[in-house]
Amino acid sequence: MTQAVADIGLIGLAVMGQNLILNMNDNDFVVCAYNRTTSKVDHFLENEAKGTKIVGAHSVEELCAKLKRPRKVMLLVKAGSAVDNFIEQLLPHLEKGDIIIDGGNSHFPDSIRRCKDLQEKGILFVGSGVSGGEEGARYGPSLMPGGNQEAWEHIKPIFQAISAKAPDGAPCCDWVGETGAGHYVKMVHNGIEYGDMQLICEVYQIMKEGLGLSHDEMADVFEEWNKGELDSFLIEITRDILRYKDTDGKPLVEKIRDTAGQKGTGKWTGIDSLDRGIPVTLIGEAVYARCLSSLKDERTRASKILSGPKDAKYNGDKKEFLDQLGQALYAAKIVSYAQGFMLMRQAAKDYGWKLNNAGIALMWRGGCIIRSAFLGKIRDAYNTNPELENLLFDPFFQEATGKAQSAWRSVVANAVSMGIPTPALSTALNFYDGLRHEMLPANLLQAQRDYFGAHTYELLSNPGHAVHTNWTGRGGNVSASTYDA
Ligand code: 2AM
Repeated sequence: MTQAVADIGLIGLAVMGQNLILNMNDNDFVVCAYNRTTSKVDHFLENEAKGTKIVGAHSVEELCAKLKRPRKVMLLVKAGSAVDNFIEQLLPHLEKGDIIIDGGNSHFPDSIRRCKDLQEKGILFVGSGVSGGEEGARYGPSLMPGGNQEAWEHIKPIFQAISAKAPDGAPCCDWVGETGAGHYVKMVHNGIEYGDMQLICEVYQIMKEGLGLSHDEMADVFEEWNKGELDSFLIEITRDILRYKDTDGKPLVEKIRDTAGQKGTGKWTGIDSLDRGIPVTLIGEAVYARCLSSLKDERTRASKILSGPKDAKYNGDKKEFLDQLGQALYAAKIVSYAQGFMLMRQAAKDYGWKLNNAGIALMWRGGCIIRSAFLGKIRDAYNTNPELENLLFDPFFQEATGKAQSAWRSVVANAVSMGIPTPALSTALNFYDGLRHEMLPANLLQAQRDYFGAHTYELLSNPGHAVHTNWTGRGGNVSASTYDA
């Protein structure tokens, strides 16, 4: 009889899977590896895993037989039907209380469905976001597990051991919430990553075009910023990229074709925000900015015929403007995270999840692409008030945006005058100004809707009651209360 020797089984020996196994092995867990193409199991055991405690299996049955109870099987396979296929294959060999973890890039509705289906069968499902790429997987990823909470106590020792650690030593892995919450939070993480990257790119374009800085000068600014409140992985790598010279001594970055690729998770976040009616405008703009960038040929034609301002250079004090730029970047980033947390809050309401907001900030604190010192402040905000309605209401962030707002306005206004696009920096400011207006012009909008479509409106003095006005004196008093455009 096969002995149950392994603490966890892992299916899927692509780079992420292999690196996670090696990471688990480093942390003294015995892992059993399996892959659809079983020759990869042998190759892995003879090469990367040689001399380790890692064992292999050549069938799903053998894999399950080698696992200690409750069995824990982690899938790192292509998102979609491959996950469902493996779940089907695993089921005959599992018992009640066993755990299936999907660590792939699954879309959260699939995780919600899988969690519910498996719960009916007595199997505990966990959908976990895994972030940090190959390097993260090998030496410490950010892990965002959600699903059936009964599984947590069993996988916690493994997950928290292999995860990244924040500078204070706290593991960047905690329980996120129910059903699809892990993959949902991972999706929002990716959207925020789009936003952070776009903000940095806008700042770079302003420095380059508006201020005429050299690449080394720009790198120096990012280096400086990385010592303060903007301290983050993306600022750090931007500094290094800007300093990087090609073999001819010129900055490599300028030779790279300016068309952005995308795998779709930013788009998912944008679509989801529209579905939920939450204004996650910065991520939306970041996705659209990538779309616009990819229309290179059309932009090339437009660049020759569409005119812009005559003076596209900043004529004031550069040092002062750079300081304002840093403040604008920081404030816009705060808005982006506030929007991301607004979205997660709404999703939690929609699905009945109890989201661990402070934990989410901590999980992103290390290991992943958006890791930054700033996330420590978000964790503090949610630790102080787990029911915080909006991140911008936290005293720290309220003060931070308040302090930065005039610099932020100056940057956006100057960029507009110079004709330099700042979709993310300016949408963040527009959102900020929209949010802080008790009165928006939607009163007029409601009047228009009632005028042309008899959609009715409510009075400020009597909310909840539909009113219709016969604006023209023609067409009678029939309202279209059932029609909601
Ligand atoms: P493979 O090595 O047999 O192709 C990343 O592609 C990982 O997902 C690989 O381990 C790959 O297995 C696995 N994978 C991709 N599509 C799959 C499918 N339809 N069924 C099972 N495994 C799949």
